[in-house]
Amino acid sequence: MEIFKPQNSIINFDDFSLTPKGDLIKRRLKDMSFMYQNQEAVKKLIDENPLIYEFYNVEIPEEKGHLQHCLTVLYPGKIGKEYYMTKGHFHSIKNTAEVYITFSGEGRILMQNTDDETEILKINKGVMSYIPPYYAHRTINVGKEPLVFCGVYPGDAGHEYGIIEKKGMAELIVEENDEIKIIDNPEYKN
Ligand code: S6P
Ligand code: ZN
Repeated sequence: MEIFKPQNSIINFDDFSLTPKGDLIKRRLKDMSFMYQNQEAVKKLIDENPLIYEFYNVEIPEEKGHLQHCLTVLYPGKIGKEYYMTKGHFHSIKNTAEVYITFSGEGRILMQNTDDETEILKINKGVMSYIPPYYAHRTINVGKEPLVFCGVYPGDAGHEYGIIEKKGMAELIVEENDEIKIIDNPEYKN
């Protein structure tokens, strides 16, 4: 393992930016339009191409022994009745876990294991969440403020997006009659 010096990353709690920025990834509607169920609603918003979320990855070697850590800012909004969400992924090394610590907003972590079993955790400021090995995870902002959380996971875990891109997730989190509802995904391909 290469020699690596201790370092700080500073979260600005006014605008939830990170310094140094590291690798900042922004995902707009066009980057994940196929993941929303209501394609009519997607069409209406696609030219505007809203920013759904951004995440700052602190630059750490992708090696066993290190810990990756990142800050995600998931904005409030909906596509049809589906709340803004992250793409969701398994870790490439599936038996690697992750811890999320939430700083602001109100959300859900939707998890699905390799047997297609779903688990959902509620998150808001001050909640520290454990995502066990073998669970794909997607975050959903069900509130009116940005949902901001930090994730910490093994250096060599990697990200596998293809399975969720192809299959989707078995459950959707939507707003119906001003309520947050969990519904079966009618298009889920298991
Ligand atoms: C990384 C961790 C998060 C997500 C981020 C964006 O393992 O779970 O930092 O990368 O929230 O989500 P996604 O699904 O686009 O990577
Ligand atoms: Zn992850």
